[in-house]
Amino acid sequence: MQNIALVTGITGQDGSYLAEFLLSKNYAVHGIIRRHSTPCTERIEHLIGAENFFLHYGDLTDSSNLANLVRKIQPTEVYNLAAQSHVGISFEVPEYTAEVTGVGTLKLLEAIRQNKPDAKFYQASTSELFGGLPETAPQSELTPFYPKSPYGAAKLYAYWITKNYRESYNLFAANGILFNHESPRRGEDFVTRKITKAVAKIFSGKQEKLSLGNLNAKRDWGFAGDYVEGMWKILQQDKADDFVLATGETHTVREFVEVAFAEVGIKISWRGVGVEEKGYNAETGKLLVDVNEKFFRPAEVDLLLGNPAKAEKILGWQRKTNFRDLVKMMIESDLRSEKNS
Ligand code: NAP
Ligand code: F7E
Repeated sequence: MQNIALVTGITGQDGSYLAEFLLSKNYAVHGIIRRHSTPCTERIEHLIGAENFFLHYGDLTDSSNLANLVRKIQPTEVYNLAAQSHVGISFEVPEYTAEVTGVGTLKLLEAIRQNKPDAKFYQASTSELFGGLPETAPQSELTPFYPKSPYGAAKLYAYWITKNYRESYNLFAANGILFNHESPRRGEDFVTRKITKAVAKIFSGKQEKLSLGNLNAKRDWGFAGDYVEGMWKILQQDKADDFVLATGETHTVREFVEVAFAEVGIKISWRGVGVEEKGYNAETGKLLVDVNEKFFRPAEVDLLLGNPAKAEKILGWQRKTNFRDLVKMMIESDLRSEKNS
């Protein structure tokens, strides 16, 4: 019998990689898309029209829509990747973030419980759950949670309601606690893509400088393509459980900037501290990076560093792409886009 996946957030970074991965495994893939006034399907354009690939209008805030889709599609696996996923923006739209990222998960679980209770459910949980306890790094499945944003708090609810539906109703409901994962398809308002896009534009003479917020934040950055395989492996277990997926390495935003500019042959030399810190082209002295307070957040997560030992042992999952190769891949892709634009 063919596996049938229902994927929310299919138009997002992870949704697009997961759809490709599942289609390669011969799944029928059903994705939920929202109606936009301009198309939002750029990341999945190449899949539209493919055999076994189906799109349905829907929204995580609409419980009757979710129930109808689950009833109609009868999925064997459901991947809940939809979210208002930007941490900084969650401070601007906290209620909306709670509705979609938090309560939306409950609506989907309830749709499954009532219409396809034997479907396996994957919840896109996040390292932002650990936010405020840097002293606990490296963070594992046993590390206490301390979210530091409306996004983190909404994801905390989603994490626990997933666990609660597993324990209360015996659903196969699992959390993947994923540390930051990036790619050439990363949204342009996340820091890695903002940097690689700016470096490509500066190198092509189309942008003067890059303005960032907190350069000291440390993140455990992996490649999204590696992580979607981990999501799938989490649902192939006999028993639902929660898993951290991470690289086990951490780097500052400043280091990401340095490695990204190094890819186009520019060495950055830093001067000043805090909001006065600036990055110059070490050879020419030209100002290339500055700090703008408008990118600071009301509360910050200083250090994320994951311990993926459980996933390595039980799932046999490991990241394949290292930090430098990830930055290189993103820079090469943005340089190609600049060349073709
Ligand atoms: P993303 O690129 O921001 O994609 C988010 C997806 O959610 C998009 O398809 C978006 O659709 C959809 N969406 C937003 N609001 C919705 C709503 N009300 N109803 C239905 N769909 C909605 O995020 P991502 O990086 O792929 O991340 C995937 C998931 O993993 C998210 O839940 C995120 O919070 C979580 N996560 C991500 C990371 C990471 O580092 N990437 C780490 C841990 C956890 P539109 O295209 O219509 O906006
Ligand atoms: O910020 C700092 C910022 O927005 C990373 C989401 O996928 O991963 C992501 O959340 C760091 C933060 O990602 C800028 O303050 C400095 O410390 O790229 P980001 P995030 O907040 O870590 C987690 C795991 C998720 O679950 C989320 O869905 O970089 N930073 N300057 C900046 N960040 C942004 N966006 N823009 C700046 O100019």
